Amino acid sequence: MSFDLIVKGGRTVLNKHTVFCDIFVKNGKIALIKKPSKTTNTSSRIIDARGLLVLPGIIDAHAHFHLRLGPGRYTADDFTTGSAAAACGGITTFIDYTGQGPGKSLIKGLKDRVKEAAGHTYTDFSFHCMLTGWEKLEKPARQMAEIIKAGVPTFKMFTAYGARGLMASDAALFSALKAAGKLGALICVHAENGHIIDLLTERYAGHKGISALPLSHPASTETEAVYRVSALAASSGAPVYFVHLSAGGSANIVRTARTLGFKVMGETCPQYLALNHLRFKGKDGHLYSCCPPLRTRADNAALWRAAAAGELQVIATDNCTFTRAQKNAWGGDIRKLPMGLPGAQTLLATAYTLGVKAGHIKIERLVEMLCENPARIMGLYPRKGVIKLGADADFAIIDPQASRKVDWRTMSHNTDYSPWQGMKLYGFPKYTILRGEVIAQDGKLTNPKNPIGQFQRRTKPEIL
Ligand code: DUC
Ligand code: ZN
Ligand code: ZN
Repeated sequence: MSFDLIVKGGRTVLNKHTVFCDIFVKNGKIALIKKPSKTTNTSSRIIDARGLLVLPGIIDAHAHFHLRLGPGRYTADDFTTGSAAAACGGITTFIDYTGQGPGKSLIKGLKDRVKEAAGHTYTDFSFHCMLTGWEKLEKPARQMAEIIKAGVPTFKMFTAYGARGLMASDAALFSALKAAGKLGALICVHAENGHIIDLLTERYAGHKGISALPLSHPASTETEAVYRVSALAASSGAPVYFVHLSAGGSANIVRTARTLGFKVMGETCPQYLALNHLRFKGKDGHLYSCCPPLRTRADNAALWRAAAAGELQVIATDNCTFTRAQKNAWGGDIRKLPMGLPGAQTLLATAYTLGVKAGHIKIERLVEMLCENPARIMGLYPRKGVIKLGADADFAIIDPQASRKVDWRTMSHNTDYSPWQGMKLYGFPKYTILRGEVIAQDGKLTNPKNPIGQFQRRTKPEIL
């Protein structure tokens, strides 16, 4: 049998273990995995992976590209630059969010977003369906069923940001969880107590500069919402997935809920694992603004512990890129400050360096959190997230000895800073491979004129 690609002799994270093997690819799929041998097949492209670490392609379960902020205003990374950054960072699939406006059906929101992305991405992609304004949605359960049939079994709700029309009441959350439970879907929740945040924002915004951000979004606002929504999920019988957990106390609630048998899962992000509120000091402090905000070193440590122990399931980016000019327009008032950080290109490198190299987490566990778990939870498994026969030939191949200093000037994000600027990181991929095609090599796209990413239909989420 002839193959299109052979990845030879790499140390490979396979079946939760690290082994040396040759991987044979045919028609974009993994066709054969065997012990390394000397035999070569000259008709195939061969990647010599000796000395390299072969991982499944990374799945970013939480990304925002080309996010509409208002009429004609968008985040800085569109699908082209965002997915280029993702590909150069080892991501082979990202999951973004649909748009939803008053009077727009859920399915129209999904179709519009797929149309915006299709033909413009270097990686595969999907969307979570935004589920806002539950009370005003016409036949919401029927609309959810339609979305699931279109290959999107995950929905996003918020417990905050009412002024932007995002906040759901407890009743709406409970009803949506009930509907999702019946349909085998998963509700993903941005959990922060919106009422308290609104109150504290009015108290501190306008005169406290960037320090108003942590003051108005204390860790307790997240932890309370995680507790409350876990209880709502438990009483509805449905699973829930918390996005971007930032506080050690929230991870403790997730652990307790899971110990009680509740179907609760949690995601965190490199910025919450490895950056802290001291970044807010200095004239560029506002460039680090995101919601929830950066917390303390104790929170970093607690999140790493929970990640390593399997109490949190996923590490994702919450990539939401702004330029300095966009951030600088805030005028010292956090109410006008765009929230979010670029992170797609640095996801693997930050998690590998600050997690594995720093001794917080084993590589096999990190691969679960970046690949297998998001694939299982988001309904992409076993096509994605794993190196096994019949899976898509998606790989992130790194040289564990090679480091690079982060410099936004050399990255594909459409912005002019990086929260990780100047940091020496290991784990930037030497090769990123999507369905058997090398899409990026040594930090550059291999074929910038050919964005081969495809929309991925997803199936029933697994509860981990
Ligand atoms: N927080 C979010 O919830 N979404 C995008 C960016 C951010 O900081
Ligand atoms: Zn969020
Ligand atoms: Zn987000």
